[in-house]
Amino acid sequence: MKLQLPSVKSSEITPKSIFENRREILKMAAAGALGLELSSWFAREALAQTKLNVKQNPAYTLMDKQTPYKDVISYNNFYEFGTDKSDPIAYATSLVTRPWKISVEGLVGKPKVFDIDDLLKLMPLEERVYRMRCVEGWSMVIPWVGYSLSHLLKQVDPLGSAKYIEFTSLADKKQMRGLSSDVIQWPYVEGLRLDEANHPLTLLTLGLYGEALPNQNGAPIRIVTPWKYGFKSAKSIVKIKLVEKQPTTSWFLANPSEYGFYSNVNPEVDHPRWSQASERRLSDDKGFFAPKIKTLKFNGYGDQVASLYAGMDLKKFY
Ligand SMILES: Nc1nc2c(c(=O)[nH]1)N[C@H]1C(S)=C(S)[C@@H](COP(=O)(O)O)O[C@H]1N2
Ligand SMILES: [Mo]
Repeated sequence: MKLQLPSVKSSEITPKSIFENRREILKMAAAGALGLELSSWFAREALAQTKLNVKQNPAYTLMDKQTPYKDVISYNNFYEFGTDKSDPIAYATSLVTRPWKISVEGLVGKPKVFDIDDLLKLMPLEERVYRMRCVEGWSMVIPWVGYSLSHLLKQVDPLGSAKYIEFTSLADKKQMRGLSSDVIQWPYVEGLRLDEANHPLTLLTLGLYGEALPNQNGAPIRIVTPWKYGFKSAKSIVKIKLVEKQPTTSWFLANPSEYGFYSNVNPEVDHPRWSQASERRLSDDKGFFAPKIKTLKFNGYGDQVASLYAGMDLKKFY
């Protein structure tokens, strides 16, 4: 269906009328009526989140065509809201993102509970365009907003005994209808080695396309590790814990042979059900008719991250 533009003169478009139309459109989106046709300028404006004050980081730009906003926000994996790609945009409207606290704890000298609005001010916000690769075979190019996770970790004085980091997503049945299913163990837990977490590429992510994260993309705060498969990028995080032993992640518990702890993008190591040699890049309106392209080792970030795995057998540590 096509969106019907309201018949108002431009002089009558007030902040209030925009707000009310935004609510209407969000309701329609929640009812699934908009489908993938969120293409008009009006829908884009009406769905807009809080604008963030962002500066592009020239070290992280890409020649790759960016995935259109409407696809970034409507084709998602966020099992807390259902397992279909169209569930998150429809049902994540129930997620309440204020107030929001993130506890950073475990093997640290100064554990601290951060308020999301303080984290938005902790460091200047950067725009970084990253390639994202889902283990299911699709990929996107997304202008994320945030800063390196290492800046946050510095605040809590990690102890020498900390070797890994564990991210825990919100699990609240009242807000997340997907929790009634036990596809994976809740809360969603992911993890990284501490040196991976401290790598400058690892982004504490607060927004995309210059605005606060839409709920379906993991508002108000998530991780993004672009050289790993998408499921390592935990959404809607409430706890970050530094630990000594490798965390047991939700995906590993669900299927240890399919979801290794490292999960570095690697075209030479296939997932038991999906080849990882190529991917369908969702970067224009062709969507799933887009031609397949070759998947790059470490998703193209090998120059930056390969040294983290020197001497490791990446088939064994998949
Ligand atoms: N809490 C939580 N985080 C999650 C997921 C999830 O289901 N729950 N899905 C993961 C998967 S499989 C992918 S591909 C990415 C998708 O992120 P995007 O929807 O912002 O593109 O989120 C990851 N983070
Ligand atoms: Mo994924």
